[in-house]
Amino acid sequence: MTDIDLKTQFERDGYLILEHALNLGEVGKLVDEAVRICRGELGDIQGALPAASADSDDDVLRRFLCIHYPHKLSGLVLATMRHPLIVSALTSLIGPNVKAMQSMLFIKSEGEPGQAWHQDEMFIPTRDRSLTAAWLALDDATKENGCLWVLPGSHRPGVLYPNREHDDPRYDCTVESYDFPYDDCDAVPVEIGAGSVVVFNGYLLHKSLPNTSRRGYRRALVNHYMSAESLLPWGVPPEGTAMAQADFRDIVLVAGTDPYAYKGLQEVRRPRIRPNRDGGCDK
Ligand SMILES: O=C(O)CCC(=O)C(=O)O
Repeated sequence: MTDIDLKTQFERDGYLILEHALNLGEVGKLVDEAVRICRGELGDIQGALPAASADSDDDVLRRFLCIHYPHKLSGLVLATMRHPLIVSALTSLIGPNVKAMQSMLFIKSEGEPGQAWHQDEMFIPTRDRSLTAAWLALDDATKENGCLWVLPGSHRPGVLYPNREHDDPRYDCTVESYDFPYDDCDAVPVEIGAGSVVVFNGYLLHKSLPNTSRRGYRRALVNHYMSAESLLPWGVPPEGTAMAQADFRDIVLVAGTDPYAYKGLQEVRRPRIRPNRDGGCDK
């Protein structure tokens, strides 16, 4: 697909798929790294119970639904954030200067919940609507094991729909979007093979369902990116900083130059778990 086709499809649907962006060797290394991360071998994860050396890899992995900010623990995950094929797609879609601010490693073994309808910009508010996710499958992602579902074109109005708490046991504790002019029957499952990447717009309504397979994981590494030209007022601004000037500087530049490099970088977030149902989720 040419850059123009890629962009046209992304603008129309709000998402596109990079088939086999990573080969199975690269995926295998990330799967092994996920075990080291979950064992706590690469550093502490807030909210995680320590693993005993007698615990099998499966015992350890199954304790996690999702780990936030794994790129702060693993050089391999950080390198994947900068993967040339992913970055090349991002520069075509966003522009020459691109920064990343977040990563999430989903393990999601059988029985673990999905995440209700939402728009990522609701959680990570760029000022220029450039938020873009790269969702990398580490297992074949299927309807059975809880692949992503999207509402194609739902990013186009550029509207953030309201959010509320929910008690739907199919989904984790993250709030859900509601009151949007689309129906579940408009939803499309995005089934992709391990190593393929779904790139999607931060206004696209998307969700995932539980892993209903008998046994197995639906692992995925999800990174979020945006234009380096935009400030990012994410989280509580430091005392004395007006919201209009707030700028999350816990970022990784993945392409081009950072016009705000003079501000330096700041460690704001530490790796932590996402609870699977009982409150306290903020993406
Ligand atoms: O992978 C999932 O189950 C949900 C991921 C998601 O919704 C996101 O990355 O925004």
